[in-house]
Amino acid sequence: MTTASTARYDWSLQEIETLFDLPFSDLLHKAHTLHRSCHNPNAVQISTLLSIKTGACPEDCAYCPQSAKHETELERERLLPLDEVLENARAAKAKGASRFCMGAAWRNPTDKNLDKVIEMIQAVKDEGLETCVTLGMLTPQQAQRLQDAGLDYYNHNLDTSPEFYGEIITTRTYQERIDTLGYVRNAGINVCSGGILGMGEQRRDRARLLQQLANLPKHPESVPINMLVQVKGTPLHGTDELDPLEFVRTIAVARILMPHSFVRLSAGRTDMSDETQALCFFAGANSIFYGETLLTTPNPEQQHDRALFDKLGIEPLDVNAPAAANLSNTA
Ligand code: SAM
Ligand code: DTB
Ligand code: SF4
Repeated sequence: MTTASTARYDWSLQEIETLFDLPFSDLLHKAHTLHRSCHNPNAVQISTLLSIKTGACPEDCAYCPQSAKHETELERERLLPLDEVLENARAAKAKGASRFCMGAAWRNPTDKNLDKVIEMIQAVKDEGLETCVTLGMLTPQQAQRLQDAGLDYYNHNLDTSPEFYGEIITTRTYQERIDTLGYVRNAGINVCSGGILGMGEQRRDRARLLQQLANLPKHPESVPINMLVQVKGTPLHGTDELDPLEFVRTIAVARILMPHSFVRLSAGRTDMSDETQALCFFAGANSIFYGETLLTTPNPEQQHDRALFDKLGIEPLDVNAPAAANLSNTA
């Protein structure tokens, strides 16, 4: 059995495709067994998102409502003032979030913008929350400035396989994404990187995305797996929906390839049944976005999520507790 001590960084595509092809129960058993050996299966980490700068993005990501290249109904907003960000962070903490993630619709931040984001990071940290930002591409110097400011996580997704990528984004390369992840890692910031399913990609693309993530020099600490949120006006609106069981399989394979990472059941939960989400948690997902909006699109109502956690016996992960305390409930 793969155990905590045997995390690998040399997965072949064939090995990953073999996992995807397992009978569903065999795959879930394998993923869940490994999940229990590394994590408390009844504890889920909770992050809350805030869009600190919305819309008018120069990039052409085909899934994204914030691209200036697509005609969506989104209202653009300038960078939010610090007090509004803090108000949102306090509310998120009061509702049980342990991490506050701030997203900006930029190709990359200017150094002036970064000054403002750094003020936000410091203020949110002072509230006792972990911080995450997603601002687009960074230079090594910008990554270092974020590390100096005490940033806990940087989110930058690979989104899909290198082969399918060109169908989705033309304004930045796959290699540029990998470079940014390298700068974040070298600066000593925790890496949050994953992708989006349901964009019309094949199973091989899902396997290749996971292969890229799992064969990075170190596994991302956090791996968000998003189901495409289809937004009217984006080129991907109307794409055939992915079978939810294939989504669950992808979560299971991510868990097996990256046993210690937090695998986040990310965007797309609003259209997912409780049963699908329960299978995702069983397959190894142990993080969610909580709160009624993601960046610009809806997320489940908090009451619904609280009821789901109650039904499943899930507790929010206490990031301040010693690791052993979070593992105590694994009998
Ligand atoms: N502009 C920055 C960037 O792209 O790196 C940061 C913000 S961007 C909105 C963060 C991530 O959100 C994207 O990489 C993508 O994976 C995810 N995302 C955006 N629109 C989405 C959608 N409609 N459905 C699912 N995920 C989406
Ligand atoms: C991630 O992987 N998913 C989040 C977060 N990282 C920044 C964003 C989801 C965005 C969904 C579309 C929207 O709300 O605009
Ligand atoms: Fe811009 Fe990020 Fe949306 Fe791409 S995903 S259009 S970079 S906000």
